[in-house]
Amino acid sequence: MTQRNESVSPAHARMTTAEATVRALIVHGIDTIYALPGIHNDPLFDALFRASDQIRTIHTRHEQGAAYMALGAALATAKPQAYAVVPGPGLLNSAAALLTAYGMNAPVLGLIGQISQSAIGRGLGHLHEIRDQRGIIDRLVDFCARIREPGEAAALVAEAIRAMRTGRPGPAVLECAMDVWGRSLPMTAGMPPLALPQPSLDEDAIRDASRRLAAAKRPLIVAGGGAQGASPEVTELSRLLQAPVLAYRRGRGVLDSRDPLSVTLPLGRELWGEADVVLAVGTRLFYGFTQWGIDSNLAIIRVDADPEEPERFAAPAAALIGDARPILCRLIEGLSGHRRPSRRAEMEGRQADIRRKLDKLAPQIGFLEAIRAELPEDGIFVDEVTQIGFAARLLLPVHKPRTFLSPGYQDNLGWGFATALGAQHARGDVPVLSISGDGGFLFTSNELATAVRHRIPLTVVVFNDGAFGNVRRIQEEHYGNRLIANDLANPDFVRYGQSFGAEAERARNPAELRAALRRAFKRRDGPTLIEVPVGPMPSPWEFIHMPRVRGIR
Ligand SMILES: Cc1ncc(C[n+]2csc(CCOP(=O)(O)OP(=O)(O)O)c2C)c(N)n1
Ligand SMILES: [Mg+2]
Repeated sequence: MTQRNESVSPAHARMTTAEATVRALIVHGIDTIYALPGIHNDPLFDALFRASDQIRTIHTRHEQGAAYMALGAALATAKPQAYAVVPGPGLLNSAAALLTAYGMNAPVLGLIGQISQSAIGRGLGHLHEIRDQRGIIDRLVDFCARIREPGEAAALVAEAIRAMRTGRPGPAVLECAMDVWGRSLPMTAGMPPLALPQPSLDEDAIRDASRRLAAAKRPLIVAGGGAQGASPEVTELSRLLQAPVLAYRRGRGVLDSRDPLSVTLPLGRELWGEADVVLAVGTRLFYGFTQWGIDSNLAIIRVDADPEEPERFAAPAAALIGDARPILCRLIEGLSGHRRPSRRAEMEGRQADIRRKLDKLAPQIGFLEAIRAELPEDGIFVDEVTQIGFAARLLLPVHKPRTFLSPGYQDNLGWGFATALGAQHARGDVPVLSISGDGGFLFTSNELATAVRHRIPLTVVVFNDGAFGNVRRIQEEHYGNRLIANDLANPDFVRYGQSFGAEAERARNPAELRAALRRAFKRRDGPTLIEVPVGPMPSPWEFIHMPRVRGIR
């Protein structure tokens, strides 16, 4: 790196790569970095120290905690969020969160250290060296670049953030070698955020889609994670068309569950079987395509930010590419004056029928009712891969977008607690509730220390059945009760929580849980752990993996 010695005006003050990177993050509205330090990134942390009036550094106890916190903050705010970790083991420790962010299209920026620039790729055995770090990262994210000198930092941050927000959103990574972070150059004022390219709307496709929807006899809307920013529009389309809105994991809350047109999987599958037109908004349609089936009597209209998505499984009748909101506004315009008879009575009856079947999940329902009674409408529920979570996806009423965070197709056990911590940190104005099984909780429960250290008022409920209960039930029911690798030796969760300095108590039934939640949501200065001892619970799987309803020969 050349050292330039020209005299500089304040507008061209020397800046290190780390300082330029931090300044660029601030320019892009990033006000927090979730992080775990180490020698590769020391100049970055020094720059963060000096900018601490504009950007907070929240340090965690494991790199997975930092990355999950950034993910939770991104999901709760819909804004880009950042984390920083050392290379090699630090990167790999954060990788499951990065994978989940990719699957959830969440704008998470990883700042990952590197060994000295001149040593990269030589296999000399430097601290935290990993073979082809860039190649590993490239498999995990759509945008990855290395900052090679101070002058590149601002532009690469801007590019990374644009990539995270363009088309199908998602994570990005910037690497920087340990000897590059501290190098300085005279620098001009930073770079403003780059404009986001807006795909032009395909007018023919819009007209075609509007015509098909207007003529549809049994329309169904399917809302995925990509519909979370278009709740008013989905709601209006549903009203105009009297179309039920099916949401399972990522689309819950787009249409308020109190609307009788709001459905989850079991009723959604029935409606899929009857539909002549499906309007799929920001969803892969995974269940419809892979489980329920399609046939020539079903026309599918795809609304998706990713131009490659609509053709992936089967060519749609119409593909509308771009942000859901403006596209749905055009569809609403195309349906102006449209009137249909109300389906309220029919849908209320069908909801009641399905609910009678779902009552088989009574133990889970009791706890979900306690949760819903105490969690305010705008409070955020963070799901886990556990019995109460599986039931919540089907049965927890959700009233607002971005208040039900579920890990999507990764169904990544142990994601929940640290993700919820990030959501609660970013949304201090609402209570956030994390639920976990005893299995999943211990994946990141060390981050209770982070919650206490940074006074994050998250509430976590741990449903303790002493087992990887889901695995156990499958072994009982499908493998002749040959039980292996599912029984868990647990800490005393109340004493465990207290030993970190968290509030902690035990609730033995839904009524006690409700009272404990009421106390927990009043606390705003630190975390609360509630342990709920439970027994085996009825299987939810017959309501999730259901047989085909179309295309049956
Ligand atoms: C990262 C990851 N590892 C393993 C699994 C497989 N898995 C799914 S559910 C489960 C058990 C969960 O146990 P617990 O958190 O106690 O919830 P419970 O089923 O007992 O309610 C396991 C191991 C997974 N989904 N994700
Ligand atoms: Mg368990």
